Amino acid sequence: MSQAPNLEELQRQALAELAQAGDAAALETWRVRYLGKKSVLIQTLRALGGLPPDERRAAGARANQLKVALESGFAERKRVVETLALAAGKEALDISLPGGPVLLGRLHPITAVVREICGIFMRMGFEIAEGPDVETDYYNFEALNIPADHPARDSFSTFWVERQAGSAGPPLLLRTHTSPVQIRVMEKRQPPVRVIAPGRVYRYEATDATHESMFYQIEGLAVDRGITMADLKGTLAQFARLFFGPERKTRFRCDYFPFVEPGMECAIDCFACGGKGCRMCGNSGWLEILGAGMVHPEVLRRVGIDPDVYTGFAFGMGVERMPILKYGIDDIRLFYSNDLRFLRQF
Ligand code: 2U9
Repeated sequence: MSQAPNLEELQRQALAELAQAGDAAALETWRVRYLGKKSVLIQTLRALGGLPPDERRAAGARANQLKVALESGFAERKRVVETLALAAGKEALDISLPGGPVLLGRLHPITAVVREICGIFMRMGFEIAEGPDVETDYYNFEALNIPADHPARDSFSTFWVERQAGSAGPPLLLRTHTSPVQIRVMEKRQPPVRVIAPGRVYRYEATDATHESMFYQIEGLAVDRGITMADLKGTLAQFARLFFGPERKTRFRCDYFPFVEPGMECAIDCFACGGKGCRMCGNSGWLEILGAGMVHPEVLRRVGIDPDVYTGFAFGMGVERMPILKYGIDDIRLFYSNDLRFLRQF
């Protein structure tokens, strides 16, 4: 059986030799001898597996100490040698070598899509408005024509926020849509109003391929004298063409949301099959992209806008759904699981 190497002696000898290494070539020779694959140190580390467990622990700790000492000694000596070479006018770096790849940061795909969509509406004359993620029951529900006993509350499964002990006030929640932002805007000003409200929203729901408990919404609101459904349809058709491609057709069908009357869903013709029907559109030829409608008179009244004088349209979309449809992504969770292989594709 071969004798265990004397690691103290090895360390002393290695560091003494390292102190003598005066140029890059000598450093490399030293590195191969003491840290290379065939070095005593690496062989010792490899042999640890064959030792009985109690011996292995102690021998492993010692070998690791040696490894750290040699590696840090080497890094320090390399720095000294390079500095001395530079000071002596010898080039330590070969500046003619091609550079390595530089990893650049990039926007998260959802940030990029939020910016793209907001850009489209800003060019149509909308301005951006933002508001708090933690809202009151009033702004999230009551002001939007959803009283406490309204059945629609079930479809907005809510994260309620506990108040700090001793703090009194109305019930708090994580907003389930960005609509409170538009309510706050209308409270402060009289029409004309044209705003886009992008931001995070929260739903107390199980996560699966099509649901996340936090996701992004972009909502829009336009209120003025004489606004009609034709304005809404024209605005959304233009959005569909600018985001999904100039050929896109739009289809509007009735839907129900408590804050709009009439309410509608907007779909585009399926660009995967050209409207013939395929797996992506569930054979219908259409892809639903958002919900919309004419602002409910009661919602206008509550913020002090006279519904006999003014009318408005509103719409709302789940942001993740837009790139999911555009790029054929099959799972919403990919956006929030920090897998760089996915995120780097955008
Ligand atoms: C005010 C008045 C009306 C916003 C609207 C929708 C229809 C809608 C959904 C799309 C997918 C939510 O993320 S989603 O689940 N939204 O269908 N949103 S109308 O209506 C408003 C907003 C603010 C003051």
